[in-house]
Amino acid sequence: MFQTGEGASLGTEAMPLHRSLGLTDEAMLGLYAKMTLTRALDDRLWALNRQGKAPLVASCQGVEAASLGVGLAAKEDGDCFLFPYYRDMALKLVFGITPMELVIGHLGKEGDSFNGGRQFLLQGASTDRPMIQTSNVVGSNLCQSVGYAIGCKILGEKTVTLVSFGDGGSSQGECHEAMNFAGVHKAPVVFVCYNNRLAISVPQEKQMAIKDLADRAAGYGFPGRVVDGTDLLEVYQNVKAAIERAREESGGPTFLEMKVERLRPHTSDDDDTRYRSAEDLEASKGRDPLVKLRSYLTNIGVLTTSQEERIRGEAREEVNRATEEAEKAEPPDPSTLMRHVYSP
Ligand SMILES: Cc1ncc(C[n+]2csc(CCOP(=O)(O)OP(=O)(O)O)c2C)c(N)n1
Repeated sequence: MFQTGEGASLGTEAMPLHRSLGLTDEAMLGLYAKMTLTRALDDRLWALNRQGKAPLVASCQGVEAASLGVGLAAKEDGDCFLFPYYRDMALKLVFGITPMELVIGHLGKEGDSFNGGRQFLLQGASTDRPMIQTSNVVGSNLCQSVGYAIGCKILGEKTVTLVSFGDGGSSQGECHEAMNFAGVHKAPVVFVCYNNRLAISVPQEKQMAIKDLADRAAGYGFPGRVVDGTDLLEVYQNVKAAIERAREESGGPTFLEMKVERLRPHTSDDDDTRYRSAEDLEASKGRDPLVKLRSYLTNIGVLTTSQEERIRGEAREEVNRATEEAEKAEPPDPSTLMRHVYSP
């Protein structure tokens, strides 16, 4: 369990932090609605898996604030390219991927906008969004993102690339290669590591001999920061600063280690009771990002009980609509099996 200095970053009642960051009360309610929707969708996907309809689900519960904060800063910037990983549902919603697309992707139906139901769920690219979800081969998006960032620099473009991955991804050799190359070439890239302290069942202390992954950045010649990844505003501030630094003439990469939680098993195929204690899971639940944002907004009087009920109701309705529509969609036609397959 990480020490986070609960509430320290949330400002005061007189001047709540979000206002000093230029975010209006209305914008905060919108963000709370987005996080509520993310949670409702995640719960629905898990249920669809248990009904035998969605083959595999990698829950994003515990990562929502980090993913939403990255998405918000990148979207607001307006010139970012993303290499997200499988728990980045909130980020994808910020970038306009609809709940229906997310459900249809998990059901492997023809309408999947990333791969037409022909690949591992949601993998691939959709040409109208600035993102590529490369593959579930852990760490494979790291070198690709640095290559993309250096490419933008060579072309004189101002685009900043963001790549996200887990602590397990950071244990891959590719992570070190990517960080080294990014440091040498001052690539305009932001490394976002979601550290939930577990790579499936392997705890952090069996992956590395350091407490903070951010410490590694110094070895590659750029800054690394530890961020409370369950605190939306702390994430937002740090990602914004890292994007600005990436674009500066003498800037370059930043490594952000988001201390997040994993509130569900690794995937729907995993039984975490075999390796995780009930106490550890309870401690994680104490840092639930949705609860944290709700307390913040309630304490400063921005979120009322009736608004909360409305937001939850709207999320439920949207998830129901998305599910109904996605369930009606057809599976890919077997006669189109070879479509999109490379042939010399
Ligand atoms: C190269 C590779 N090795 C192993 C796996 C199997 N695998 C899938 S997810 C995962 C753990 C990833 O952990 P982490 O990067 O910390 O992300 P988390 O799932 O905890 O968010 C592993 C080992 C894989 N997909 N790719």
